[in-house]
Amino acid sequence: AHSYTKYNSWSDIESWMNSMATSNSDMISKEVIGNTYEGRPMVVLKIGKKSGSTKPAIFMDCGFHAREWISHAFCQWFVNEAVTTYGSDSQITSLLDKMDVFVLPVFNVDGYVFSHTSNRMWRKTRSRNAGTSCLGTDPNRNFNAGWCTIGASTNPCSETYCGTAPESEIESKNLADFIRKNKSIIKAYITVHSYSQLLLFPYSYTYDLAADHDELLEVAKGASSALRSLYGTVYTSGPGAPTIYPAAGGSDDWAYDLGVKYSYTLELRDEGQYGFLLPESQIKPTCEETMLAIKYIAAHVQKNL
Ligand code: 0X9
Ligand code: ZN
Ligand code: ZN
Repeated sequence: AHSYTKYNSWSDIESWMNSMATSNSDMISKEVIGNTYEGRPMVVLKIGKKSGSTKPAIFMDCGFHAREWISHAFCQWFVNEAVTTYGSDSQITSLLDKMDVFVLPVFNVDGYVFSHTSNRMWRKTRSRNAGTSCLGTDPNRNFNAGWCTIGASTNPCSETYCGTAPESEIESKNLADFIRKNKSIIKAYITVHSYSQLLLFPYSYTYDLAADHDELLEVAKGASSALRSLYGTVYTSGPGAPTIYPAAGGSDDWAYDLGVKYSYTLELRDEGQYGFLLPESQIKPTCEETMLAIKYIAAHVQKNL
């Protein structure tokens, strides 16, 4: 059964998405943006007060990397917080009145299933590669942003394999197609990973500063201090390349170069004590503090529409 304080299986998440959409039909609509390599649906939940006209939107995804289970948990938490605090929390109410939030709770569905059934530490997708028995591509090396020039591997057996071309993975292509199609309304792109407690923004494929560096840094620092205010969890903010490592082909850099100014990667708890195996007892505090960062970013985006 589904629980917000557990790491849910894909099948529990799938039923949960259906029931969230049907029981909150005034606030949530469900769209399948395509299927994964193994044929599972990539589901986006559009959350917002229904309006006659098209609203600007924020796009958030979780679960690029299979083993980063706190990420998947956060997207589920966010959807629930949004619908249950709409009308009582002034920030959420204003956000969902003026904007829609597209949430993709599980991007790499095949990898997530594999991390539950066979290998808890799986990272990549599960696609076949020519000439080897090694499976999968790193989806966060598979976007068209300095693709495979740095911090990525051309070896299919590597954990950071960039694939045969940008968007060679169907999952990357489905996401990129959706964002391109909704480019005129998407004002922010947030991709949730773990772990290391970082709030990153472009660029990661180069050490050059983004044109919007100063504003992106200010917003990241504000979001990090909002997050820290709850339990004292310390986050570091900065451009990806100098803050974590240079790595090309990420969805954050791709979205930014497409024109989505507020493009952020969150690396949630912890700093390595448990790493990807973050205990379920930390889901609630992690999600609660992360909500404050997301709400801070969303408020800034909303203010600058
Ligand atoms: O390496 C990654 O893809 C991310 N770290 S993780 O440990 N979750 O794998 C960081 C992504 C930062 N952004 C880009 N490299 N574009
Ligand atoms: Zn990751
Ligand atoms: Zn600003």
